Amino acid sequence: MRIESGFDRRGFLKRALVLGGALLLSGCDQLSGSESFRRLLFRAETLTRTAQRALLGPDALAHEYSEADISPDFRANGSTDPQDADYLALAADNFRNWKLKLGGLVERPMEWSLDELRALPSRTQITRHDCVEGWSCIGKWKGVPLKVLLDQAGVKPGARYIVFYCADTLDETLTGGAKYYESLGLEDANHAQTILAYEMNGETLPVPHGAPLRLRVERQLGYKMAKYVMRIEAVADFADIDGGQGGFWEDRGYEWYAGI
Ligand SMILES: Nc1nc2c(c(=O)[nH]1)N[C@H]1C(S)=C(S)[C@@H](COP(=O)(O)O)O[C@H]1N2
Ligand SMILES: [Mo]
Repeated sequence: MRIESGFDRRGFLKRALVLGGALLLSGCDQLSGSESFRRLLFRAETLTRTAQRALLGPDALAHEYSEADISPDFRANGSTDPQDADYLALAADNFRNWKLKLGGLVERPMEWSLDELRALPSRTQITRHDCVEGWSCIGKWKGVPLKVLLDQAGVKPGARYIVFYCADTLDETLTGGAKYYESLGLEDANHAQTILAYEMNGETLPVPHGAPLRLRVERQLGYKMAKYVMRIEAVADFADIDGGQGGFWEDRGYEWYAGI
């Protein structure tokens, strides 16, 4: 993403992303590239959409697209081929021995195999993924609403956040070997479009996009959408987890609430 120095990159991106459905994106587009896109940013629509979101509150749905809008080539980003030994062992037999664990501040700690997750109620949605780096892609996701899992386990009253622990370690030189993790507040965790997806564009979720299970939280930026999810925990506070900021990139300076 190329923006002249002095330009507020984060502010620009935020304004860019609130445009939502105003742009017809056929592939994975570079949002910041074109002059016409920049002009669009300052149209009244931007304000309307921001205001709408504020008025509609926490249950408002992110825009959903049609089959025709699906990006022919959905970009994969961050970890795309984890080499962690535990992950490779699970991937070797198609995640037959993988189980999603849900614990922490819940009445009943739970575990589900992939088949058990597939047997639960599901939701399918075609949505736009916006990466903080300035690209977007539209994809179709099918998975189990996180709320279904949280309700089965029974979140205790003291819990305020849901934390997702992933299998992958990002580039050691950059990160000192930390594994990816993320967290959501309860409102976003229980949102209708917050799902743990096991299918993408009608097929089993592929490894580059987070197999066997990845989070979709459609009103926030891409880095919130943990891929390679192994374990979920309900917590009162994330101050004691890794860098204490609630996520891998949050520990490295990104905002915890990445609303769009
Ligand atoms: N476990 C894990 N989850 C992750 C990442 C990652 O590196 N590891 N990258 C994040 C970022 S920055 C983005 S934009 C999306 C990319 O999802 P995709 O590969 O399906 O495009 O995953 C997010 N979730
Ligand atoms: Mo991203």
